[in-house]
Amino acid sequence: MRGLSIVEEKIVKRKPRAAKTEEQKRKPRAAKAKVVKKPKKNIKPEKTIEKEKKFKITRSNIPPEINIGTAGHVDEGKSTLIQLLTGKFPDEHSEELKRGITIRLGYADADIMKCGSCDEPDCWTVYDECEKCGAKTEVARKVSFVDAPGHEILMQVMLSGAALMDGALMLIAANNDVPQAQTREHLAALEALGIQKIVVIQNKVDLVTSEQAKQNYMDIKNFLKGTIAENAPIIPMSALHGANLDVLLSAIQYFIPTPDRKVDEPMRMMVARSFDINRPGTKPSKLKGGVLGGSLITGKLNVGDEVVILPGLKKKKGKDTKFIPVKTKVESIQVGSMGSVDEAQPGGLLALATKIDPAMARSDNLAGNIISAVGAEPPVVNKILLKVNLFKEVVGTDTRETVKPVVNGETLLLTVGTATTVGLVEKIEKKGRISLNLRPQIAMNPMSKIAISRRFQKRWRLIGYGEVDEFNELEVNISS
Ligand SMILES: Nc1nc2c(ncn2[C@@H]2O[C@H](COP(=O)(O)OP(=O)(O)OP(=O)(O)O)[C@@H](O)[C@H]2O)c(=O)[nH]1
Ligand SMILES: [Mg+2]
Ligand SMILES: [Zn+2]
Repeated sequence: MRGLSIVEEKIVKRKPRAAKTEEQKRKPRAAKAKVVKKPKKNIKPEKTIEKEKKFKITRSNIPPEINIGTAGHVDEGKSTLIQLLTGKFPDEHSEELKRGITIRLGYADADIMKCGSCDEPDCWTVYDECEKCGAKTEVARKVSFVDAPGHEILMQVMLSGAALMDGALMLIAANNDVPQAQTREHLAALEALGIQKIVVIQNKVDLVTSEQAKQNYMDIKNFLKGTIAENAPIIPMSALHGANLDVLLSAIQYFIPTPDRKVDEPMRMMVARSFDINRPGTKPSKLKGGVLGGSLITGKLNVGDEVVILPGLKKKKGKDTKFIPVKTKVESIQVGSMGSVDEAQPGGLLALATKIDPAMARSDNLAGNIISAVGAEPPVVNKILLKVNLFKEVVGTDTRETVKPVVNGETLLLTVGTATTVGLVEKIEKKGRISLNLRPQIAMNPMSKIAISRRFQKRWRLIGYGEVDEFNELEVNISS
C-alpha cells in the first residue's frame, strides 16, 4: 500500500536548528539560511526562552480539560510557541532535531495562570508569578497542546492530530507572503473537521518593520475573509521572545472555551501514538506492556478497567494485513503534567499502560485504533457510503487547481479520527454520495467527519470531506 506510507517519501532537508547570533535573529529566514554554512549534526533547539530564566513554570495538579492544537505552514513557529506556553520544546526525536522540523505529533500541557491584582489582558501568564506585579498567580485552566507538523508531506499527521483538537492556534509568520500553501490546507482541514474555535497568531513580528507588520496583518485579514476563521482574533506576537503572550492567553481563554463533555456515555478513546517503553535488552520477565497515547472522546476511564482495542493489533501475512482485536486491562494512566492518575475524562492527552505485547505498540504502530469500554465497541468497517463535499480548489499546492469530481475506480486517502486508510471508489451514487472499499479496515465513530485527500503532483492533498451515510460492519471476535 504505497500511498499510505508517509515516511517513505523523502522529506526535503532543512538546515538543523542552530543557535542564533543576534544578527541572524534580526534577519528573515531566507537570508539566515545562507548564513549557516555547514549543517552540524544533532544540534539541540534553543532551549531557553528569555523569560524562562526569570519566571518559573510550575505544574499544577489539576487535570487538563481541553486539547488545543497548532496549525500552519512549515517553519512558522508552531513548536516554538508550544515551548513558550509549556516550557517544553515538542520536537524530541533525533530525526526532528536533525531536520529542524516537526515530524510526529507533539504533546505538552500548560497551566494558564491568572494574576488577581492586574487587569485584562495583563493578568494572564503561564508563570507562577505575575510578570507585571510579581504577585503569585492562580491556575485558571489546564490545557493539553497538540503540536502538528507543517511540512506538506506530513498532512496526514496533521489531520489525525486535528481529530483530537477542540480548538486551534493558527500560526502565520509576519515575514512570509500570505497565505502559504499549508496555511490554506490546514485552515481547510480545521474547517472540514468542524474545528471552529480558532485563534490566529501573526508570529515573528520581531523580524519585520511595523509597516510590514501592518501590511501583513491586512493580508491575513483578507485571507481569512469568508473562511471559518473570519472572525477569529489575530494576535501579533513573537513566539521566540514571548512578546504578547498575555494577549494570546486572554484570547485562548475567551475564544476557545472548554466544550461540554459526555462523561456519562460509555468510554471511547482515540489513539494517536503508541510506544514500547522498554529499553533494549530488558529481560522478558521485566518487560512492560505497550503504551497507548491519545484522548478520550466520551466517558471515563479508570485504572483496572477492561477495555477493547479495535481494529486491533496489526499482523502482516504475506501481502495482507490482518487485525487482531484485543481485550486488555488498563495498568496505569499517565497524564503528562500530573503523572499517574486513577481516573481520566475527555479533554487532555493521556497515555495508558496496557498488558499488550510491547513490540506491537512500537513506533506508533497502534495509532488509529479506538479503545472502548467492553460492550460499547465502535463498529469496524470495510466499506462506507459517504456524503462528499469537495473543495472548489486544491488548497495545499502552490498553484491553484480545480478539484475534479470523484470518479469510479479512483483511490482516495481517508482520515477518520486518528486513523488513515485507503478508499477505493466503488460506485458514485446520486446526490454527492460515493461508496468506497476501505483497505485496511478501520474502527470508526460513525459521527466523525472524514477528511478526503487525493494524490496530486506526487503528494496527497486535502480535497474535501465526507460524512458517513452507511457502512458495512465487520464481525469481530475479541480475544483476551
Ligand atoms: N525571530 C523569530 N523566530 C522564530 C519565531 N518563532 C519561531 N521562530 C524560529 O523559526 C524556526 C521554526 O520554528 P518552529 O517552531 O520549529 O516552526 P514550526 O512551525 O513548528 O515548524 P514545523 O513543525 O516543521 O512545521 C526556528 O528557527 C524558530 O526559532 C519568532 O517569533 N521570531
Ligand atoms: Mg513544529
Ligand atoms: Zn499582576
